[in-house]
Amino acid sequence: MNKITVITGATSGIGNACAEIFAQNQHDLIITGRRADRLEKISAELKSEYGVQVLLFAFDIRKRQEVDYFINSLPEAWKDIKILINNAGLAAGFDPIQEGNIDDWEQMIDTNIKGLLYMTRAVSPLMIEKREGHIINIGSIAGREVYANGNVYCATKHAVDALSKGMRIDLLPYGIKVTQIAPGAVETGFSIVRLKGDLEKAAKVYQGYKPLKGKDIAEAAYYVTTLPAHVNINDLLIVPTAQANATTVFKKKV
Ligand code: NDP
Ligand code: 8X3
Repeated sequence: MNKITVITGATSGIGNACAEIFAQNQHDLIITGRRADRLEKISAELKSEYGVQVLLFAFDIRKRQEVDYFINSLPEAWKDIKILINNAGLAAGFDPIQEGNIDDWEQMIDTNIKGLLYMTRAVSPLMIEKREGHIINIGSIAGREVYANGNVYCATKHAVDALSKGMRIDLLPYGIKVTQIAPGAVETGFSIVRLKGDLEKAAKVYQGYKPLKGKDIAEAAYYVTTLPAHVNINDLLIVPTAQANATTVFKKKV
């Protein structure tokens, strides 16, 4: 088999773009997300376009038993996972803390922190056995800064930052690389999800400047995996040229 790469949240945005680029570069893929129909379509396209093997698992990363089922049902030949891209995640809602929807908080904490932890706990022992592997965590500029109404989402991405540092220390003796990629504004399904399906409001987030595309982040994710065994990139903060920090974006009037 080719190098095996696991991508969570491959049904959309950054994860989908990662699937495309890693397949283009002849990685066999394990792609995950909740939407089975999308996974099936993406899998068929990647197999036919790039001739790689693709396994798909539709599950909710928040559910520990579903993550356990995923790892326990991996065929033997697919256990030699070289790269794990912990990408699945979301922001839900954009409210001040005193008006926040507690279900939204639970969803963000369960997905962005606990889901990432469940996947890492499941996959890292397989990497340890081989003394080789690379975990890429998709953090955010929201893990470096906090902005109005970002409260819980920012907290989950600060947690991804802390966990990336912690994983790097714990996995060091086994030669496993850990890279955090922290994007600024990327035009994906992200704002549509955050704003609960309000397409007009979501489109406005990306108006008046050129945001990143999922592909821009995917190319960086692929790049960090191509470096020699003795070189690791710990951290990348990647923003559109029009974005100086989490709250300062130079927008032209449209
Ligand atoms: P999208 O909404 O386009 O993609 C999110 C992906 O996460 C989907 O594939 C979705 O799959 C998956 N996902 C969400 N919840 C779950 C769940 N409970 N179980 C399994 N999969 C889940 O957004 P992005 O591509 O932008 O987001 C990817 C990552 O990038 C996220 O971690 C986000 O926080 C981060 N990020 C995004 C930025 C942006 O501006 N877009 C900037 C910085 C970071 P499905 O719905 O099929 O389950
Ligand atoms: C997504 C980018 O700036 O909305 O993580 O937090 S931002």
